[in-house]
Amino acid sequence: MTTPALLPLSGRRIPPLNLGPPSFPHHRATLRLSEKFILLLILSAFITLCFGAFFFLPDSSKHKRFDLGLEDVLIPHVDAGKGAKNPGVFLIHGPDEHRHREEEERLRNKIRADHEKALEEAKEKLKKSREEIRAEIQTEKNKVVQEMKTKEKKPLPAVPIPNLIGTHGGDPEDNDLREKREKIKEMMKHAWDNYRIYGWGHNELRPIARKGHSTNIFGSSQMGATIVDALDTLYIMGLHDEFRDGQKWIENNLDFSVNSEVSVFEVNIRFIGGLLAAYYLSGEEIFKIKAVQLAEKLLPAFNTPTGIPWAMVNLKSGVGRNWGWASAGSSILAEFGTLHMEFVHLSYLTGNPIYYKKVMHIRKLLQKMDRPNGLYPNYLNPRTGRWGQYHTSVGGLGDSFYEYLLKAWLMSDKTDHEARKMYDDAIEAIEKHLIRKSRGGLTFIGEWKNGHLEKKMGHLACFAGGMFVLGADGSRMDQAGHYLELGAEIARTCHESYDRTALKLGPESFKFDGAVEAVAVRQAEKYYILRPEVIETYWYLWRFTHDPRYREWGWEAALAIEKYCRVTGGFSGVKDVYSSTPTHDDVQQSFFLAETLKYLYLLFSSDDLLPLDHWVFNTEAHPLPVLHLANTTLSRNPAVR
Ligand code: DMJ
Repeated sequence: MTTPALLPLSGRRIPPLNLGPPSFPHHRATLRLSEKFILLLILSAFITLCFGAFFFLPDSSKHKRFDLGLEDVLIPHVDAGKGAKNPGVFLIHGPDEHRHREEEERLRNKIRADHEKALEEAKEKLKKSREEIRAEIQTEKNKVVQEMKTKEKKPLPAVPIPNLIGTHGGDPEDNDLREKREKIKEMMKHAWDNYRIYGWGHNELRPIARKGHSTNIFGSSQMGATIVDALDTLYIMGLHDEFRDGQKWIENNLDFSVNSEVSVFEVNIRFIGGLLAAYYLSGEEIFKIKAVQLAEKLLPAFNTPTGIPWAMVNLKSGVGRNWGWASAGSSILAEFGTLHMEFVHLSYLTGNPIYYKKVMHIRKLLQKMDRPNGLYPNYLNPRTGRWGQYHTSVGGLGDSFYEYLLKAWLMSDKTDHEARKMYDDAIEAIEKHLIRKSRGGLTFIGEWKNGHLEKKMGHLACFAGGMFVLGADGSRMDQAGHYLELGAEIARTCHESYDRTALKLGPESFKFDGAVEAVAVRQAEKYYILRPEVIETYWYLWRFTHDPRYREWGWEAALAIEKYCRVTGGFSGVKDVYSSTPTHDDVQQSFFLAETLKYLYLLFSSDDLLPLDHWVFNTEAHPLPVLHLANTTLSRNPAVR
């Protein structure tokens, strides 16, 4: 889904990389050092006191020293006589006064020496420069971080990993296809290498300015979004050195204890989805561990009166809130409704049912609510549990909610019948109220606003072609043929939206108004930001129909991206697809590597690479394996107690 937050961004500046540990350990390390100073001062004051007391006390020759054989200790003497003036001081009169004097002298010297040594040490400390003190604090901090890292690496419970079939390979049958696939791989290398050089560790890349880039969805921290999002694409393309480079960065730098407010949805689909897919493909534990750490940080977002999560959460404080632009303080359907796949996998892998419970709670709540015309509005207030504005769309704000109902069913090995029913009901209402045919015969999905159908379709809604064909098998009253056709119709319409532009790349949204068909009208809707949805639909249609036209259309799109979006420093979006001289927006979106290039690569691969009866792709194209769970419970999983 897209939100205004995803639109080309304001060029908001991000603070420099903070490699420091979380502030709590930092605070602890500072305290440790100052504690040492205080202790030192107390110690030297105490020694001074003892030293002085030695001279001011009554004749010490009357004190007897007992050697306990450990170190020199002054033991109070016992005054055997009655009526002793100071009952706290016990005196024993010793016979050999000379020996005692010598002993006293020795002790005095020792105390003086200790005292001087302590003073010297204190002076040394105080002489240190700020830099030296800082360096000491840094050493302490590093020690704490190291300790934390060792703790973080604690292994999670072992669970039976599902059958992982087709994690690599997919060599196409003929030369032409092989060349095309190689070309897509080369495009991935170009995107990755430039990010590696100019944007490493930043969330995204500005390929023209050749520097890092970020948007508010990732918060104010450098979380390496492109690295995490790209990992599985690198893996399936066999780019192993690049994959290992990304893995190393994640191991050493990806830290979630940052004071940063992120989008729960975006972090879930890109980071948790990306990390889980990388884990399943490579078997590297670190990805699973990081995914779970991050998921824990998202949990406070669910602390609302209804359990519908906030759109944003501060990773450090756990404070959540919603987007200011959302109707009536609402959370967004496509955001809180696009957590299911990743959260079920988290419960599966950790044995902790909390993630599963959170998403099932959302589902139950939605099931109980009245739906105007059977449609789910895009806005729901997490405080009151009431719908906001009655706006329903299969594009931005609604899209992946429907996708995840279908995929919950597929991911459960088709046992989550509740999810399938919700999907079928929703799609029926959408077909009735939102899907129409234009005068020129193009099927489109409009947007429903307060009982009125706006005849406008977003690029994002083009993903639905793939969704319809993916859901064809198992559809109500065996309408598989109908949904295959509907998917193909949507693919055709979206292809038209590309074909009717100067650059052969599709606009952000297009209208069906009188003579205008599949064309953007407003300037602000003419951009293409390297989005994947149309190519995603071509790929699903290719897998289900093997109609060569989808490979042709995919290749057209790849060539257009290569011609108009490729720049020396990577790939950039374009501002107007109707202008033959493109102006670049100077952003290489992380989803270009996660989705657009992955779907293109798969389109020119054979079907045995990530077969769809074993893998389900999350909405960011991260493949997660089908889980054999009984009726949406995790009870068969030995890891869930
Ligand atoms: C991606 O982040 C995901 O596909 C999301 O569901 C919606 N759109 C963007 C890419 O366009």
